[in-house]
Amino acid sequence: MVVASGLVGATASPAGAASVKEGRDGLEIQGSTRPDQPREGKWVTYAVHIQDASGAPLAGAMVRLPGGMADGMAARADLRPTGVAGIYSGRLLLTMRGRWDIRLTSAIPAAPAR
Ligand SMILES: [Cu+2]
Repeated sequence: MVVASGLVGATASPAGAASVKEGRDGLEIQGSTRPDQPREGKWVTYAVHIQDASGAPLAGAMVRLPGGMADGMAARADLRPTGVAGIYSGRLLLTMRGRWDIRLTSAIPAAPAR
């Protein structure tokens, strides 16, 4: 079940992304990158903080950052829990200078049937 999908970064050179966006279901997503000014051909670490509509950290989600360029190039990062509730982190390699649109998808695995 997808609970959130939002644009977390749109970058020019190629991938600075520190933005606040509201996803579906009232989720609030804050993203940051390290380094602040990513460069093509260098790994970029993305950290995102996800809160639900009540302001509680979203735990137990599967979080991905698919990115793409207008020319069809694509990259994807699978983010992992960091040990801090609601914060997920992962690395992304953007191989070309230019505008990348980085989106975030998060899903909560369905609870097992009882
Ligand atoms: Cu490209």
